[in-house]
Amino acid sequence: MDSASGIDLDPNVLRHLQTKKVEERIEDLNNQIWMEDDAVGYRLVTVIDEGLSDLLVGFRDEQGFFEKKRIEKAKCEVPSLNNYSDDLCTLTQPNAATVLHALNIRYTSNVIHTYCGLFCVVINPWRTIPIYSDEVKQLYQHRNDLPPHVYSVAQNAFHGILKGGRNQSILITGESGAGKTENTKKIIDFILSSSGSNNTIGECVVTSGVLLEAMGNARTTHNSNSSRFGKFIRIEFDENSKLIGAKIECYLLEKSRVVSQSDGDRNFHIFYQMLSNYFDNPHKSFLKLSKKVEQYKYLRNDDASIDDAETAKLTDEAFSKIGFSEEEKIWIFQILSAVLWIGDIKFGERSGLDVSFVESVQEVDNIAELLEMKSSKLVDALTQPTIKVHDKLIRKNQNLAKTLSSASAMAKVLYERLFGWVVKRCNDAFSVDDTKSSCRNSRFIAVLDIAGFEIIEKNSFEQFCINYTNEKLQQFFNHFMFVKEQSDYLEEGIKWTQVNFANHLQPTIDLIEKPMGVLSFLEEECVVPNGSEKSLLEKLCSNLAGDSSFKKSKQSQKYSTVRHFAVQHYAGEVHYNIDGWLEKNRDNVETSVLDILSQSTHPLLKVLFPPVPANNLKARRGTITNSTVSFLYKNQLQCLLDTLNTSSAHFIRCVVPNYEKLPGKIDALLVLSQLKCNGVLEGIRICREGYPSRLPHSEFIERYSLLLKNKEKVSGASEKEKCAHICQDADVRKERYAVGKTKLFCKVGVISELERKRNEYISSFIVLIQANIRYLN
Ligand code: AD9
Ligand code: MG
Repeated sequence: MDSASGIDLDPNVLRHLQTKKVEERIEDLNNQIWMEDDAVGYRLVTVIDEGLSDLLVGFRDEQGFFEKKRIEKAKCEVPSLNNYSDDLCTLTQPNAATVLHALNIRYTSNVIHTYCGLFCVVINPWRTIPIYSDEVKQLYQHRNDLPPHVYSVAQNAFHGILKGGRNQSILITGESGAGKTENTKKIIDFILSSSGSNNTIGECVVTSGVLLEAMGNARTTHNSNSSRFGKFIRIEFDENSKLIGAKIECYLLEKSRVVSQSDGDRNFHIFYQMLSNYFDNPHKSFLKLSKKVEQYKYLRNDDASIDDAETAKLTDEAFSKIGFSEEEKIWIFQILSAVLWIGDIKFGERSGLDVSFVESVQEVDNIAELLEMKSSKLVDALTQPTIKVHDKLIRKNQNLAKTLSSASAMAKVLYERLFGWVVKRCNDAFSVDDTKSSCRNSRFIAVLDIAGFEIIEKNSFEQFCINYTNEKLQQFFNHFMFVKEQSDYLEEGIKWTQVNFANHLQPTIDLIEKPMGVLSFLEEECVVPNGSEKSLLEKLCSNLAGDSSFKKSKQSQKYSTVRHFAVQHYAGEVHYNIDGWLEKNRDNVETSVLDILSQSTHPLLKVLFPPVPANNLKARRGTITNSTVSFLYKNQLQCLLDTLNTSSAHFIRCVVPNYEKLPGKIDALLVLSQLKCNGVLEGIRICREGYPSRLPHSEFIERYSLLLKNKEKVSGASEKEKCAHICQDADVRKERYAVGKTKLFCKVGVISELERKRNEYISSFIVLIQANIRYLN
């Protein structure tokens, strides 16, 4: 029974929160070292001999044979004396090897949460574990001394609101399948149930999640419910900390998925739900959904293991709960059905001529009927767009490739705007009401669920946007940590003259954002006549060659064709393939296509494509730099960071332990690469620049006072003075520790050193006692 909350926790729950209390044998690990290993990340080996820059080490291999090897010192890490800590920054030697080792121990004993300084690291359990029950929720709502949990992070944020503090934000990143969205849902649920009173808003937020997942999630090889957009959910409170509303902002929907998917991936869930058995045949025939899933070109890859009928029911109910009328639902499905038919239009090309045409009218007729437009106009818009020549509009023929791209663009823009409209309707359903929004003291807790840094085989424009985002978020983290450290030291009266580690990332951000940087060259190339990726690459290489964060790609075997450039990100060097960047960034939709969409009589299309005034033609053509994807995204990202900067931040790093979805198994190399990419190791690095080990004076004195050379000397001294005496007597150099008002601050390695000395002292003491006993006997 927990005395503070009166809650009884099942031992089965407890074992997922805490590793068994292990009395670690703190021993002298001086002759042991972690050696880098290609197969298992790091291997604990024994040092046999030490050279100037290398070591001779010995270890038993998998077959049990004793092996010896010479290794560079730079490829080794010092082991930690403690491994079962809830916070990895309190390891006596926090480094890549010890962090990996500690996470491994915890995960394989069922514990998925671990703190690492300001981060809460969560490893995907790949199974349901009983730590999200109402009892556990209540416990975390009442106590703040519990083992690591995302509930604890959420409770801290909520506490920040309750005590009238600043806005709070919780940033969740990690690679695909790591658990970002699952943790986001758990945190939102925790916050909503903590804030209790306004159930309607809470329900709407949860329900809107169902709609966003239906329209924005898809099955991928790594995750059968992968979010293909980023989101920032704000839960708003009034000055009395009462829930008053919510707001969802979405980023970079992967709309290319509407028209094509990689092998093993599916299109967005909503298409399959719409075609599932949940809807009856008359409904489907009214929507012209006459084909089976696998017969639609855009839906080639189905997955029988996903129960689309069940989720269709949830989506349908969610639409109603949010307030979509039956009529509006029909409009939505009409547009979705039309999108599928666009994929099935059969186009042909007159041989030898740049003239394309529609081969069969059935598909076009279906679209025209669904979208309330004329078939002939649709065909013309797709195959013979109008262009303006000397103020006159003329029709021009175009080749098959251009027509296909025009049709794809039409499908994508329809889906994108529909998604945006659904998000807007959700926002309307739980937006702060007018009387309360004027309340100046309203504050929010926001949760950011956004894709983490990624390096894949072929990194393109999408990876560039994601990695640029993560570079900015990492800088935000570094700055936040710097400010926090500074205030910790100030509070403890410690002198601190460290450079701001957020500046480490500035060169890369400058490379991307500066006036003659990657984004500005890209935007310019999108508008100059005859812009091409080849000339973009040439401009980047000739103008940015001197920049330390930029590299022309090597002419190595892997990158034999010069279609790449490389950027030095905080998480590593990434080679970007430039193919397709201009088209992706221009994101053009033919004016003639936009025209027919805005001329349609379909009630929803009228909302999605409002007519553009004739004198504003330039803006809708997408031919000016400020309508490129990168320009819009850069501004959206800056707004996000401005918002984050007004808040107290909390950081969650999700980690996928293995791709086979096996519970309890850690793929060490996979985890190590994520710790690098998600900034955990960067966090440790900057933490090591300061004083990562912090012990209250009394604790320090209790453990290490036996190292005092002259105990009488300190009798009557203050705790602060005693700490300083212990350090002096133990020969800790002055720059390696600082005595604060309430705590002793130590650099990495000091505690290991003190532990070694303490062990030596105890051993010699035991030897002395044994000798005395022998003498007495
Ligand atoms: V993606 O970038 O959107 O592709 P996420 O969001 O990081 O990805 P997601 O939250 O969707 O991953 O988690 C993937 C799957 O892991 C889920 O469908 C669950 O099956 C599983 N998972 C993740 N976290 C938990 C958890 N805390 N408990 C149980 C989990 N299962
Ligand atoms: Mg997700």
